[in-house]
Amino acid sequence: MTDTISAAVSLNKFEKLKAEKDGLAVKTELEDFARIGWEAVDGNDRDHRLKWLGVFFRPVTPGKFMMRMRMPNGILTSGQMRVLAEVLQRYGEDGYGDITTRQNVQLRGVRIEDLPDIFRRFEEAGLSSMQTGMDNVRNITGSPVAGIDADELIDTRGLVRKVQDMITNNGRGNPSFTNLPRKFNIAIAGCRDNSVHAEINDIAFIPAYKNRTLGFNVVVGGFFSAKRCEAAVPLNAWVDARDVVALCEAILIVYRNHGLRANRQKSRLMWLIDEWGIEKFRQEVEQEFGGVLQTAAPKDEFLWDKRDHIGIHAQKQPGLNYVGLHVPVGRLFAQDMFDLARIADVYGSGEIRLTVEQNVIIPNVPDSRVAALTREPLVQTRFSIQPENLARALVSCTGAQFCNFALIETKNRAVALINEIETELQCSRPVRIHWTGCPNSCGQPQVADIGLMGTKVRKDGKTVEGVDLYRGGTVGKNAHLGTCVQKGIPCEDLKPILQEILVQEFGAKPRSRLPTAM
Ligand code: SRM
Ligand code: SF4
Repeated sequence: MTDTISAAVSLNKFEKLKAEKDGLAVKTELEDFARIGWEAVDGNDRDHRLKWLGVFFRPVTPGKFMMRMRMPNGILTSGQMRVLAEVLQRYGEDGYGDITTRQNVQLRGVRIEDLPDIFRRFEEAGLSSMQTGMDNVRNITGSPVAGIDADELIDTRGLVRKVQDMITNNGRGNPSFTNLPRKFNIAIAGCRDNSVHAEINDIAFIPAYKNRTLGFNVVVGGFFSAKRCEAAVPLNAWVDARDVVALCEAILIVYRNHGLRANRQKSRLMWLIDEWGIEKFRQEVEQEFGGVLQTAAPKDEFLWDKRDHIGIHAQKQPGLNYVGLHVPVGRLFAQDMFDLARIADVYGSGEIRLTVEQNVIIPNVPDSRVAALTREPLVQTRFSIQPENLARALVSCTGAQFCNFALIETKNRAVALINEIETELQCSRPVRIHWTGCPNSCGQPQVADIGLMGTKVRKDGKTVEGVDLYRGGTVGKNAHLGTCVQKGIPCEDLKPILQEILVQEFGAKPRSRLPTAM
């Protein structure tokens, strides 16, 4: 493999770094790093290779690292949530947990001297942060209500787990897939509402019937980057669930061995598909797969609008419910995490789920326990089951508080602005507003009704924080990427612009003119 890679490219900085030493190698050096402290660790190990273990040096908060977990299908147990909370608890005000746009959790404030202990605790708890940064496969997403949705087609939980285990060698780290040309995203949908945003993944599996057998149509190459954003294209392949792991492996091997590596802006899977054409790409995948792929089923089963899963919903298991809690822009404090773990144990089955909208679901709540759950102080005061319609669909990336790519502050600003607008306007339906701090698009403004991408703007002779406005993103069936319609709006001028869009296009009404309740 290495021969194929090095022969094919003139090495850029990151290819050189990987060729010198595999990212996973730092796993055996953690005790040493912990002993010498973050300032003494080799710069490449600290700033880059540690990301192979899910440990991110943050130039914005030097010495306080971020840890990105794996949450296959967005599912964790109350015990695992407690372990994450206990890790954060040591860091006091520095310790946050963020639910990410890939159904995952990131921890903040982590000190390098604690890493050996943290990894020991993760292993005991069955948690993994392996291969979550740099040129690795990110958290694999699936329907957040897999196995409990009355209308689901395929329960994706086991499949997502198997794909993750294949890629990470059961969480221990797998050198076969630690030197991809670039990051890689996989989603497996088993639902009718495209809850995973299939179209923005490098590989996505979409439920489809072929000859009355339920399996998946496969789309490939979806991605966002600062320079280019593309929706995934059909591979013209249908697979049985039993072949999902093998097909992921085959595609990853083709990408690893042949993906473009010279220019990191042109290294995502779609660039290889462009260069080869989808037919050749498919043939190469078949060769690795070791058999002929069936052609795609004529239609898929994404038939519904996207659901947000907030509120109380009957499960397919009679007498049980899942309760979706709204977590404003996904931000959790250690105490919230302890509370969620307790709530999951007391009212549910000890399971907690996460959504790509950065919210939480407590599944398996018996009918008789739902009312008590909704009276919990956490639900009453922080994580509502009936949020206002604008706050309800608000998503935000990390932004300038912790991310050095950020051009603007996002999370706190997003919440403050939406709360302010919501005191003046009432919207009768959710409007998906996504904030992202820079063109990397982690907050996915292209899938939003209203997308806001951070930028710098000149105003009154000064450089100020601003946004480019995206519109037209649709989700669910016939999902379609939105595009930039207005550039360079200073953040301080954004409120009236948003209000006008909300009134004109989403039917929002000024609260002062709403009839008062009698
Ligand atoms: Fe992202 C880089 C945060 C989802 C596209 N992303 C980063 C880094 C690691 C940059 C850095 O080192 O500071 C950010 C870490 C900031 C921090 O401290 O939190 C970061 N990305 C995030 C998260 C946490 C945003 C969030 O608040 O939810 C999401 C973590 C997901 C996870 O659990 O793994 C996150 N990032 C995404 C998505 C959305 C998705 O996957 O659906 C995208 C667009 C989809 C895609 O990748 O095709 C995305 N992130 C990027 C890119 C652009 C990739 C490219 O091909 O150019 C970068 C920059 C890079 O990789 O060079 C990036
Ligand atoms: Fe950071 Fe930019 Fe991603 Fe936001 S979009 S998390 S600012 S890299």
